[in-house]
Amino acid sequence: MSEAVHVGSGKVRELYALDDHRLLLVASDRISTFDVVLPTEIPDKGRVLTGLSGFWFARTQAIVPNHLLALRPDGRSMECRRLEMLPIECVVRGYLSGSGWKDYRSTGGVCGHALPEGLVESAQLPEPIFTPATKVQEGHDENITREQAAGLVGQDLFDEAERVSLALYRFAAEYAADRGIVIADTKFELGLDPAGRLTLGDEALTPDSSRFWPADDYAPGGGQPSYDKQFVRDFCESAGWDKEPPAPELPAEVVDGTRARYVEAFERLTGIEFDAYLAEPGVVLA
Ligand code: PZK
Repeated sequence: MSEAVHVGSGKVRELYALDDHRLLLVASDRISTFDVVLPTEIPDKGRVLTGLSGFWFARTQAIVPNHLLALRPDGRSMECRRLEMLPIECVVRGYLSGSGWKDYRSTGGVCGHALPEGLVESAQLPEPIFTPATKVQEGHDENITREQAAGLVGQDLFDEAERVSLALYRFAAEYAADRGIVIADTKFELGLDPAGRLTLGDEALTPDSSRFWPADDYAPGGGQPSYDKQFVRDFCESAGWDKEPPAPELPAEVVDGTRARYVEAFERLTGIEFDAYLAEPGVVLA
């Protein structure tokens, strides 16, 4: 008889230990915006994120091995190999947004990468850049320099993490661009397996770990709409919410529209009907 022991919570996910070597990562239907978890869930959001992670894990094994052992029949739970996680977030940016844009405006660069002058908000960068961050328990991860990151993990692991992160981002961004989705940036969590091999963990290349923008609406020179959360943000703004908890309940039309966007992202990227995933989650791994 085995019992899953709860070992951690994220804002919208839960982590359980299955045994000494395996974890269960469960994606809930909770959604956050402006750093606050909303009181209203988006049905199937956790299944969309889990299915997308599984899809990318299956297609990037040749770039780097990953922690996925199995998708559970519920579609929202991944059995994973337990890793020794690196103490850095491996962020890759292909476009200038969020903290990257803020850093560029104040310093002309991002995390020690010199960048051309005159870039506008949301501009595509000449090349994707690796911009590591430290993990912060509560609150925002903080960008660190390449030297600081190398100090935390060692130069060889840093070089390997950078190489693997850039290769993953390039692969996914090109794949998504062909399907109408800009992956502006993304965050990977890497770890070492028991044999010391660098391994991709966590969820990967989902709209919660990345900025997804609709390619049709892409217009550099300002902020871009979010592929998945724009209805939620627009509603929260129009409701006059001050962005301090508690957040407002979402009306049914915002929930339905947002669910449809998640499902659309899943179907565009995977080419698989979401109903087929619900019936048999393993279809994303084929
Ligand atoms: C691990 N997190 C993040 C925290 C969550 C997720 N394969 C792994 N081995 C060891 N540790 C982790 C993983 C993974 N993935 C992931 N923290 C540790 C996290 C809280 C809730 F759902």
